[in-house]
Order: sequence, then C-alpha cells, then structure tokens
Amino acid sequence: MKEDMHMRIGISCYPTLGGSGAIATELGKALAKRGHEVHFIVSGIPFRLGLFLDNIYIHEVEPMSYPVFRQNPYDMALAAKMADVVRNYQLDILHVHYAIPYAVCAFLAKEMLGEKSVKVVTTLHGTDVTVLAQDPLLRDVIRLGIEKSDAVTAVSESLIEQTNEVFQTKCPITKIYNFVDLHEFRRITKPSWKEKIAPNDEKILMHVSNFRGVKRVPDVLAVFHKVRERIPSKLLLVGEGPDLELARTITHQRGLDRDVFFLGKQDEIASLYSLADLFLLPSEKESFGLVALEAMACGVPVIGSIIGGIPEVVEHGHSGFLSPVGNVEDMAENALQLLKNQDMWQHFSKAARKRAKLFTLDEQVKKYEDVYESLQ
Ligand code: GMT
Repeated sequence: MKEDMHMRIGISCYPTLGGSGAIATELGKALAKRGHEVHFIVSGIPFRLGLFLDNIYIHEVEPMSYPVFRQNPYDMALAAKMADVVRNYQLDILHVHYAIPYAVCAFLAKEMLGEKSVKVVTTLHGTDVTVLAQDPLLRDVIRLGIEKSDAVTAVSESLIEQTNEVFQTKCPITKIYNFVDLHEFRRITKPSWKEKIAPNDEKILMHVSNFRGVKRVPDVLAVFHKVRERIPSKLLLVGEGPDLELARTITHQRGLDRDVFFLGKQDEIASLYSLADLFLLPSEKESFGLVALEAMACGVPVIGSIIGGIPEVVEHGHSGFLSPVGNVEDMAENALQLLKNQDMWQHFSKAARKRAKLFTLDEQVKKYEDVYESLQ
C-alpha cells in the first residue's frame, strides 16, 4: 500500500464481546493511526476502543421501533445506517466482520446506493461458517453475503477450507491471520494479584471465552480438576455467556468453589494472562483462537484441542500441547507434564512468545490495506 493513499473505511462488527469484535476494533484503531478515516457503524461502543482517537468516528445504529413489529428489525436499521454513512462520508470501503448480519446488510446498503458505490470486504471469523451455515436456510443467506462481497478474507487456512467445503463457492478468499499487539500483550508482573489468587504459590490455569457450547467449558473444569488432584492449583475463568451458570454448577458439584475464580468481563486482560502458568482452550470448534494467541504473547503455553485453526497458531510440543476434542485425560496429562517441569515450562513459555511474534498487528494490517487497495 502506498504511503499517502489514505481511505475512508467503514467497519461493522459485534461491539460487545468476542474475538471478531476485538480484531475489528484493533484493526480500526491501527488504520486510523496510519492516517485512514475510520467509521465504526455499530450497535454500541466497541469494547476495545479505549480513549478518544483521531480519525475515528462512531455511528451507533438505533433499532427501528413501531408497534406493529413483534421484534424490532435491527438488520434493516443497520443496512440503512450503513448506506447513510457511506453516502455522507463517501466511504471507499465497508469492511464487515462476521457474515451474519453484517455481510448481508452491507449488500443491502450497496444495492440502495447503486452500482458504483462502496466496495464491501467481508471477514469470516468462524461460527458464521462452521455453525450457522450448517442450517440450510441460513446457509443461503450467508452464501449471498459472501458471494456479493467484493473481497472476502478469513482468519485461518482451516476456515478457508471449511468455507469452500460448505458453500462450494468459487469466490476467492484471502487468508489474513488474526494478530496481537506485542507491546500491550507481554508478561506483566503483578505480585499483589498473584498473592491474592495463589497465596501459597499454587499453579494458575486460565480460560477466557464467551462461554458458548463450542468452548466446552465442562472440559475446562474437568482438566482443571484432574490437575488440581495432583498439584495445588487455581483456575481463572474470564468472560461471560450462556454456559456460565453451567460452569458454576459444575464447579460446585466438583467441590472446586475455593479454587475457581469467576472474573466476568475484564479490561486489563494482559495482566491476567500474565498470572497464568497455562491457558486452556479445549474447544469443539475454533477458527483461530485469538485468546490462545494473546495468552502466548504473554508467555503462557496452551493446552487445547487439535481443531480448526488452533494448530496454525499453537505448535504442538513447542508452544503448547494439543489433544483430540474431548480427551480431557490427555489434556490433563500434558498440563501436568508442563507444570511439574520448570525447565520445560520455561522453554514452552519462550516458544509461545516467539510464536506470537509471527502474528504482528503491523503485518496483518498491511494485508488488509492491500485488499482494500486492490479494490480501488
Ligand atoms: O465465530 C464466533 O464464534 C465468534 C467469534 C468471536 O467474535 O469471538 O469467534 C471467532 O472469531 C475469532 C476472531 O477471529 C477467532 O479467534 C475464534 O477462534 C472464532 N471462534 C470460533 O471459531 C468458535
């Protein structure tokens, strides 16, 4: 991308929780720093946005309400807002993250504006393809969103393969891995936090997610339980979602209440990762595993499942250990092996940080800029 080629870019994403929103927001911030004008078209302020930044504008979508609607049609309001922002700010690019509803709404907005309007870039993040597109009705809507985009990117090779398999589409998909800010995500020591959580120098395991079924939170607790039977340890659970109550129930049933910390949504996440000795990601589906990458950047080895894009991020036997989905025995054995051998852990911790350096923000942002430029 040429130095002086600044564009006007609209970004739509889920603003409240999740990796797709985190990536979209960090991308927007990075693009703004590089001189582009960035317009977030969202239902709320993106959680990773932080303080006021030059070149960034927020356009909040208000759902339409009318007594006749049983449910307020958010998607119509979003498409109308997208069209309005594109027209008023003469956007060059509308970059949407997650196919539903964003890619479809972007298509609608473009139709409203006419042929020569904005170019739409869709980034596929995961369950839009691996879960939602399994429903034959939704599949056709998602296909429309993908095929009507001017460019499509996906966050891993595995997600590209799965997209091609599900849709049998000829539409080219560019792989652009997720990224991490290595300055923000590094090992930061907070002795007072460590003292509170593990006063007797217990090992600390950690899991961060949106607590949906695909994350297999019961497996997180099963692995932790097996580890704690052999080594004094604590578990940090960060995030919230539908399986949170289930996690509380299992914790109680297993008698782990004193050793599992439910921390909810957290902002100072790098400091929390830094407390951990191991990060657990036993997911059933995971197109990339941004949380694993963030943990690795903080020097935390990963115990996870060999699924989706995880092996593209975590090298089995170097920066972590990967097991078949649901094999909690193997995961626990791997965890114990690392926790019992400090030299081995040090080795893995260094390898994790080194591996994370392959996924730098600058490099991936340039790849997105190249996609935008190719459409001008
Ligand atoms: O696709 C989802 O489940 C939602 C999405 C999110 O917003 O957290 O997660 C996906 O996108 C992340 C960012 O690209 C990836 O790191 C996650 O692996 C992916 N989740 C799944 O595939 C389950």
